[in-house]
Amino acid sequence: MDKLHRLKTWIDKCAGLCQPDNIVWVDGTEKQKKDLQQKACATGEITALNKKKLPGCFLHRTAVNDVARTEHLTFICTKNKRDAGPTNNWMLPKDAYNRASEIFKGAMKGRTMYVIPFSMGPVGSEFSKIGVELTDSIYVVLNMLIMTRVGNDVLEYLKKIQIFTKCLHSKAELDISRRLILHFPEDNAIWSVGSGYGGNVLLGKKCLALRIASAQARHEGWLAEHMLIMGIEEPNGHIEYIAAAFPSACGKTNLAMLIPPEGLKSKGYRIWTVGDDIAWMRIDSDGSLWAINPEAGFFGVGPGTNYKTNPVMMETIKKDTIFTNVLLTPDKNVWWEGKDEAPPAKGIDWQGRPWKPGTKDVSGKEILGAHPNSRFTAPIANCPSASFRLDQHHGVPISAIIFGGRREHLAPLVYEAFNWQHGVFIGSTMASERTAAQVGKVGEVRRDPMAMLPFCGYNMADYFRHWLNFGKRLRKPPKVFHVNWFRTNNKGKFLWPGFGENLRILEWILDRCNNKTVARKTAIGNIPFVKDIDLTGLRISKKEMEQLFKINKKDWLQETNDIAKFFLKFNTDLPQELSAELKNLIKRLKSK
Ligand code: OXD
Ligand code: MN
Repeated sequence: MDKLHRLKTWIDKCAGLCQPDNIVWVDGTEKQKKDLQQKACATGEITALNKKKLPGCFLHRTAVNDVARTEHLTFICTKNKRDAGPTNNWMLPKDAYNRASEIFKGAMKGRTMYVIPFSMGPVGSEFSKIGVELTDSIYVVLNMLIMTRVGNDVLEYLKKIQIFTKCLHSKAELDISRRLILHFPEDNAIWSVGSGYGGNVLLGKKCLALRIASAQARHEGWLAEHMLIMGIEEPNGHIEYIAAAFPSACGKTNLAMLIPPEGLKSKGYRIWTVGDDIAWMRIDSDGSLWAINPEAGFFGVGPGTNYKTNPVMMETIKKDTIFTNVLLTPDKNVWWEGKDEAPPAKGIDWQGRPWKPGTKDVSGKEILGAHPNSRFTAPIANCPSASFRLDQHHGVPISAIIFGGRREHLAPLVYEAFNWQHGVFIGSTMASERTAAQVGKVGEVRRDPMAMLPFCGYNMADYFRHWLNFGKRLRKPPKVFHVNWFRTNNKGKFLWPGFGENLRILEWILDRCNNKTVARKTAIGNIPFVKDIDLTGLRISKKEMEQLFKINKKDWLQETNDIAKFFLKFNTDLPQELSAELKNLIKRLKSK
């Protein structure tokens, strides 16, 4: 029997629905990639950039109303509503398939359907999962070739294991009123229609590697997390790895490839980037935690990325990169707000219109050259700090888990959980304050447990329970920490310089993991003695350091009220360990 029979039957069924003119299998070869690039250039789907300055790079523009993930059109489709939980949009699978079928019907007429077999993680690793995406977008194919491992070796492996996530995508009419991003964890399937934006259509990323994988991980006893993974190498060659979760736009990518600050240069640290967005973590036979990055590329945000904030990324995106919704300069280079060089005298903006610095719209508002969520897709292999262990089937051992948020006044620069359960509580109550860059009231607190609020593919109360149970199986649980790089003084100025200087805090975290330093117990967790943080070469006053670690009990008690309100969402499903942690925190805050 044909060992790809199941796959081919499914493709036939999808082709019957979408009615493409023809079907092309993507084999991962350079030749096919080049042919597809040419074809997409010919239709205007992508534009080739300056071959000298940006070899192998292209520009793509999405539809104007299709520039970010559309959380309100994203659904978890399970037989029981309870299984999607109170933080997800839910639809009955039958209804979801019916509604989407109406849009998929005939959507690929006159188009080609591409079949992309891909592996999240090294092909054949214990950690990895296979998916097959069907799409009518060459842009999606070219991005998937960067973000995942694609090719015939995946098909060979699939013949052996027979299990894959069925990912169906069509741009259809790119009509927001006919857009749906549907996840069927019970069927191991994803249907995405009506969008061409990366987070909605590169189905290996948020859809498979987080939403579907988190549900699988629960049943199979592992963790699929919205975390960066980085290695910190000491001069003696010893490398320790950490995994860290921050809500979107809190600097995960920058941290994953930081450059050690001048003052710590003499210590000879070297940073290894394993991943900037997603971590799959398992318990090894020795009871410790190991992780892989299931992706093979970065899908990063342009604006704000420059040689000061992230020089390593600037080097990474010099070749083989797809830019989306950035400004095109007359010499076919790219530019975005916050890039190093001054804006070009003229260019074509992200919407394809002629642009000059200072151009204003009818209401007098400045028109941006690049969309604030404009992106680059680049292979991790081009990253100067890429870890040499990226393709190792075993992944890397994790010494510490770090949660973080953006809090102006509340959270200290760093604190350590008392134990795993307390760490889960800290992760489950993670929050960020809205900045002017986001829609909504500035300063408003948005709870984003483990940075997974938009990405958890099942009931978040069960997710918390899974984390708690997972910890019980770890014989050597990593220590859990919380960081806040964003505390400000009473003039609203950041107290901590951030970026490469964050290594000073990671150094303390690793010292704690290796029992090399003691900490001070407080009501919220263990915090450093300031003398234990190496501040060599950093101009920061004693007073500022004290402010960074100040714990205002009144504010924290207010925070506990907010946490209690948030926990109410989960009703009686909330693990009682978390309510107990909240009670204990209140008790500690109230005691002198
Ligand atoms: C991302 C996100 O694009 O988290 O990685 O929004
Ligand atoms: Mn992300």
